[in-house]
Amino acid sequence: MIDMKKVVSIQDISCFGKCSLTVALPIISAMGIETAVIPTAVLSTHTGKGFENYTFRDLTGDIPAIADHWKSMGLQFNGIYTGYLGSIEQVGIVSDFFDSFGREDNFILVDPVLGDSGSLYAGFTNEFVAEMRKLCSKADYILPNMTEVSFLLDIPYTEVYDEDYVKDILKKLSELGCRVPVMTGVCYDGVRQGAVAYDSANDRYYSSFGRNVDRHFHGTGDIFSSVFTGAAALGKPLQKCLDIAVNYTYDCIEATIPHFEETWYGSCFELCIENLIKYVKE
Ligand code: PXL
Repeated sequence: MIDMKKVVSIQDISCFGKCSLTVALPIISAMGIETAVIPTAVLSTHTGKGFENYTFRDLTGDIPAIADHWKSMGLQFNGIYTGYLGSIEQVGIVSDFFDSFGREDNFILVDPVLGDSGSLYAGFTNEFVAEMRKLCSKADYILPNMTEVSFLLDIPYTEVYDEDYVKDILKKLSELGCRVPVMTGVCYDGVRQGAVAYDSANDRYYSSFGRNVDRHFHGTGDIFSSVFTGAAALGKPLQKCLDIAVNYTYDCIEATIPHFEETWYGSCFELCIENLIKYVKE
């Protein structure tokens, strides 16, 4: 019998919009992993393009009490996965959570959700970016897209780059303090899109690519991070984590295309979840 793996995901609930916890919980659970959650905020929708006047209830004050209760129970997790965080104070509290629940034999994965297409998401500032940079220094894995890379490293955003540029960026990201930076949404030629990782422990690069679909699909970053988290919790090697996450994210994009008019705000991960279950078993 293999031990049941347990992950905790710390991010918001966007009640409508298919991102953050409404993606992480079903996806990681489908991979056969127990998924605990700490909701950092409740929003009526996500804050991405197309939604306005959303509600935002901040739950920062609840996080220390949840952590204290869990500590008193001696709860432990194979992985700690953070996504969208809503305030500077919240990033600090999540950092304390890492100190309490991070261990030699588990991993911390930070998806530094900051923005997309060269811009920060609504409400984020340079001070917030600085806090997120500090949080990244405590992570085993960070999974930024090119926009997030540009803010984390304070370099210009570009959509035109080559393999050497990405390798150089990944090394610089590892110098922030995280062991394995993974850059998502990498596309050199307009034909293939994927992810490239650098394992600073063995000085090796890993990559995985699928077909590029030249259109923006909201929530695909959260799908990728959730699958990568699940695969890492199952103990899959880095190359396999990338392959599963790239393949399933691509499947979700394919599944979304016929429904894009109705679900412009999120991706139809539900329609191909059986593929994910298959990839995990392969
Ligand atoms: O998909 C990332 C994400 C998560 N949570 C909230 C967001 C976004 C991106 O827009 O607004 C609230």
